[in-house]
Amino acid sequence: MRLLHLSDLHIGKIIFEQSMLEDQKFILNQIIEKIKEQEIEVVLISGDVYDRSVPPSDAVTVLNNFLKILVKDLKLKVCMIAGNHDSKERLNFGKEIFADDGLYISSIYNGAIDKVELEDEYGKLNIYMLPYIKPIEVKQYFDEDIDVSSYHNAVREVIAKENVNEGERNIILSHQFVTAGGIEPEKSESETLYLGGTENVDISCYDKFDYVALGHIHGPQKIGRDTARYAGTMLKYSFSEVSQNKVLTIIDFKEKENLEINFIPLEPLRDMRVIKGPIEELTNEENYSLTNREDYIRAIITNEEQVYDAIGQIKKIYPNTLRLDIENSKSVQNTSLKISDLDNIKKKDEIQLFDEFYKYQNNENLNEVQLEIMKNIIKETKGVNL
Ligand SMILES: [Mn+2]
Repeated sequence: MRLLHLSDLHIGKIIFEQSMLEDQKFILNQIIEKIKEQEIEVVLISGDVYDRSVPPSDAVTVLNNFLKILVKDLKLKVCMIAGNHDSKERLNFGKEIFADDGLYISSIYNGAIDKVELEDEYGKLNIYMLPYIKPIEVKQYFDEDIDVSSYHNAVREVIAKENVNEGERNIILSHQFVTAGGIEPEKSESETLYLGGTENVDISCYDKFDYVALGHIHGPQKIGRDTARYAGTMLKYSFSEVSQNKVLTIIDFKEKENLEINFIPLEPLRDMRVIKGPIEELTNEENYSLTNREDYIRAIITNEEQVYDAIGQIKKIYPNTLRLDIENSKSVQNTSLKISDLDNIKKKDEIQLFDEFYKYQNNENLNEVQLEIMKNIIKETKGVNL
């Protein structure tokens, strides 16, 4: 059986006020083409289907069209679980209705893990679908003497409850923060916001499964063993992911012990990258003419002096600049400067406060000319003599 492992689609994601929907539609179409080329039979989607619990209506349309092509046009089986970003109840919509067509959804744990039983020339292949769970949610399904107080214990007990036939081939979908003997996967900004130290689940919980199709971490990678993998996202979703290569994870599962994993690179409509240097360099045609100017850009400007309308200058070349930062000797130092506390602020006049603000931003005091200009501005706006 040939399976495609996807996760963390985050459909409807917005990055710095920029909707990713056009990029998502583009990459989903590319995924559909690869699915046809590679003759994929089953698609696994390991959670965070949407980016938010209440996805915008156009995101719902995008997912609907993607699933419709997979299930109706290509006649594939699709197994999809909820991640921590998804609303369990909303993703659960139509579950029993769609299953007849080969779209299997599991978003709510109700005391047993949903299982899809498939068959090919090598025998049975069981696909267990464990949606994202929190210890508090599974407690009601266990006697009081069973400890499900941690994420690790909750997942371990939930799996232990199942009668996994290890003579058959078994795959599990899961969307937890899975670590291996205390070793954490390589994270990006997108996950560190949600991941604390207490949520980890050790990979040993999943020992009964021949392949562990994980979601949650945005960089594609294995965890603990070659056959336990985070699929990663289909697009870069934060500037901390710029060096990651997004891929499709394809699993060829023949006999029980015969499982092969291959990767196919994905080519986004727009890349996400960081450019850094003095503004003159960044806006020099020689440096950008061979690059895709439509890419999503974080520009780091290193000029020591103030740059007039830096964002305007950068956006003229890179219209999809999402973030601009200044990094020079002043900005490096200014974190050590302390801003006045509230009591002190009340005692200061406007010109003193502006002087402090200027120093905080630039690590130097206003010079006499600047001071004179500021005094005049404040005088004009307030109509008083300073
Ligand atoms: Mn997640």
